[in-house]
Amino acid sequence: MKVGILGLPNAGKSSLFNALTRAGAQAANYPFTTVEPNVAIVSVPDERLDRVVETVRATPTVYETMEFHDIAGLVRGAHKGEGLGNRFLANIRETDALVHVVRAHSDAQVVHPEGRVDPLADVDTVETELLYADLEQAERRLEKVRREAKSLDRAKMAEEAWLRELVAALGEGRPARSVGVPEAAAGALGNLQPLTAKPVLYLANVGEGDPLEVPPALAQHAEAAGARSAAVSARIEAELSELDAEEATGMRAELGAGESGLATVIREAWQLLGLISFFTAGEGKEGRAWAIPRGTPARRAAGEIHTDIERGFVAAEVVGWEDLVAAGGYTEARERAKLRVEGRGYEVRDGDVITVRFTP
Ligand SMILES: Nc1nc2c(ncn2[C@@H]2O[C@H](COP(=O)(O)OP(=O)(O)OP(=O)(O)O)[C@@H](O)[C@H]2O)c(=O)[nH]1
Ligand SMILES: [Mg+2]
Repeated sequence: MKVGILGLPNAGKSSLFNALTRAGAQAANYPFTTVEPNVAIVSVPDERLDRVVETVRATPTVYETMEFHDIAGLVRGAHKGEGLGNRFLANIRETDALVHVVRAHSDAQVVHPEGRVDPLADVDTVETELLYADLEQAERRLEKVRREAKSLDRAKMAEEAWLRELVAALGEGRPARSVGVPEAAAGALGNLQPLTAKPVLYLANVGEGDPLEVPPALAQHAEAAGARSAAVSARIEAELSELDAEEATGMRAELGAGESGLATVIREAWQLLGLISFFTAGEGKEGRAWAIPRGTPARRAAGEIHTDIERGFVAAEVVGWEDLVAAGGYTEARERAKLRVEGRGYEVRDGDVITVRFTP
């Protein structure tokens, strides 16, 4: 699962990325600090798994992970190749979701590419570029598919119709996510990977000492788009991430910085992906989270663990994480009739703890 961090130059993307990963990507006070895409793998904290691991005395704990991609800032005209536009856009086309960092602090020391601080106008600049980029891509694809559709291939014809609708929508400033993909052209979205179809988290980068709040105009914009929003101080998080855990907690309290802003960012970004998790854990064995799309049947979920386990699947012993924790262990959960045996077609639920029985 890949998440791209985007925004205007100097919005605070690399500061956030550094904090997320301590990967040491350069954060400097001039545009285009990040020239090569920086990629980092981040663990997704999950308190439910922590409780399960504690209950069954599993070790070690293995969280789900996701990739963050830090990319160069986008400027007006990026779709035409201004700045590092084209490369930037190619780098985020392959991501599953976007974290859009929006500058909300007014530190005069930090240069703003447009010379003023206005979160909503910044979002507009970036989103206009994304729309143009999608429009160009969709028009090019439409040209190609139009030629291919002459063969009267059903899927191609459906894709052509979808692309026409898409081009019209983008031309009117509506994002690709507003245009449904017909079943007959199911693969079309994957071919095009429109930027404006990806789920977005708007992340307001607020000043040190400012309340951790999303500016109202930005919050409204997010809500109207059906997107999530959150606030963080990228600089504080970047500085805190360099301290050890104890020092950081002390500093956080002193600064009134609240819970780890990074945990919020990771959790919110994870939400964008629309996945659920199930857990596996055994005494003295690893306790682990596995991400699957909602609606995945037990046998296919077992395939996440290992293809052999999917192939030899016999049954799944399932207990909800809360029931397991409340009971105090598998044996007790079984005694309380909270542990069920489910077949291959069982639809795995968020937070299920599963032991797969299989024939090797
Ligand atoms: N005062 C203040 N400065 C910040 C904050 N976040 C980032 N900065 C500063 O803004 C400058 C740019 O930050 P970066 O994180 O490098 O910005 P970027 O979005 O990665 O920029 P590009 O890679 O050039 O697109 C650095 O000097 C940061 O220290 C913040 O919350 N408050
Ligand atoms: Mg950067």
